[in-house]
Amino acid sequence: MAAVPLSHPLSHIVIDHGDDDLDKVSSIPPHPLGIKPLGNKYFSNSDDARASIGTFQVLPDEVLMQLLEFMDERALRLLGYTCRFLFACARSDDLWKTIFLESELGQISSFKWRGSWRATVLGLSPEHSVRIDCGNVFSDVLHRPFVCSHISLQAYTKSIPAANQIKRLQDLSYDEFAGHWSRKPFILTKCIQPWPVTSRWSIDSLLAQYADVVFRAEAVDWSFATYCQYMRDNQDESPLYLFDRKFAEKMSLEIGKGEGTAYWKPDCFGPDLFELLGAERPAHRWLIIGPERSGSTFHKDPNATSAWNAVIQGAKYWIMFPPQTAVPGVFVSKDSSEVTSPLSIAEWLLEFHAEARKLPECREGICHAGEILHVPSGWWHLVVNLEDGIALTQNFVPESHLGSVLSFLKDKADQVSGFKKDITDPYSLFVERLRQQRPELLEDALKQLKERKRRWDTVVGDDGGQPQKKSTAGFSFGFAFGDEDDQEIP
Ligand SMILES: O=C(O)CCC(=O)C(=O)O
Ligand SMILES: [Fe+2]
Repeated sequence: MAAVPLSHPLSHIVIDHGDDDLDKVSSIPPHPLGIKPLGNKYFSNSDDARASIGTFQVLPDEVLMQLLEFMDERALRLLGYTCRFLFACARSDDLWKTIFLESELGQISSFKWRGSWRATVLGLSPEHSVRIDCGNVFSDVLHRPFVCSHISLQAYTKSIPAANQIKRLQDLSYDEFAGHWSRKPFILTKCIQPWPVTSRWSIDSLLAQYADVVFRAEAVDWSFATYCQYMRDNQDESPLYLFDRKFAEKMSLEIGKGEGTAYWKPDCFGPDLFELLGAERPAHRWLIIGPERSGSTFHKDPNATSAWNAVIQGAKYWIMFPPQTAVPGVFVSKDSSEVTSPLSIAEWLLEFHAEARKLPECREGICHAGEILHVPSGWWHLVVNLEDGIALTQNFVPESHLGSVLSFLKDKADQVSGFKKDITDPYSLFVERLRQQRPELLEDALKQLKERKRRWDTVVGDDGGQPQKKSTAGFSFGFAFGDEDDQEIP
């Protein structure tokens, strides 16, 4: 492998791991203010800017940055003028994002986005932004967000090992899905082409038609025109992701087969048993729009539902693991109520991707525009957009996962989500509807649950322990992994 030049800001962390690792670091440009990772301090002849921060020197960078989170716009600006190191700290755009969200601007849906949270709060055009050379500021805390927002995604998403590749199929019938595929991820390449939206929607065409429509993007409600300005010009490590469940109403779309509709659910996934809940079903469909680097950190989908995710524009990289896997870098609380990873996508890729990819149960794939991916109930997944993109997703309950969903609603009632507040007992409501309309399915599912519980108690005793399937050598939990029916133990 070629050596990384010593002047490179990351040179201290590069060790010989092969070409992929070189790709991962050599794509990162120098920090615009010249801030360097801490390790570079030991190779530098210049004075350390941190020596000038006075009393603050007793605080490690992490704590100093937490302290700065309490400052308002004026305090942060003034502090930034005191010395080079604090100038660098006060430029952290995450601090300005918090200030933005807490200010009046944070409540407005249409405004001018100026390329950064700081510039937007202060109303600055880029040429009015002072740049002070921070070449003698050495800090991982300050440098790392920049690395994370500039990692080369391709370095992680190319060269997927053949054994990991999510199966790519043209299309499936419902019988094939129910008989063989409902517990496996797959990508269908010839399924959603007839949807009118696949040919009509692009970011530009949506902007032309829906510029003033206000969509939810995490903590904010922004007009699509504002979101597009942000999407096209931001440096955030985890860009705000447009994720809206009321899009159909907001855009006046008809969904379902028929004249003049936008799209419909693919036949292959079969009946969705949550449809029995009618208007009382939990939130189940979303329009998803985001720039390159946006995406979803590791999680399982709500209420043990399965999902499909159709890419209309762009391309998404998926990395997935079966329900019982201990995914590297994902820490699950004992009752598994914490099912999301605290790490950003970039942090996880940097720290854990290589290790995770080696697990035999790892599945990875790229879902391109015009393709649709299946997420089986209970599977862990992390998703990242490789380009600016649009997707439509829907969560559903196929017959083969009815047992898991019933078990989730009953045994993890505190983790059930997405139902309207006045639905206080989703489990009983669902059982009631099944009893009225699909009694044979209900009976089967309840029987299965009883049997699983009996086997579970035999294996773990009744201390309520939560064995996680260990994927590498050593302990392996006794139930079948992967494609067999036993993989989901409630
Ligand atoms: O497109 C994505 O970011 C994935 C979305 C997802 O996993 C979800 O909606 O649960
Ligand atoms: Fe998901």
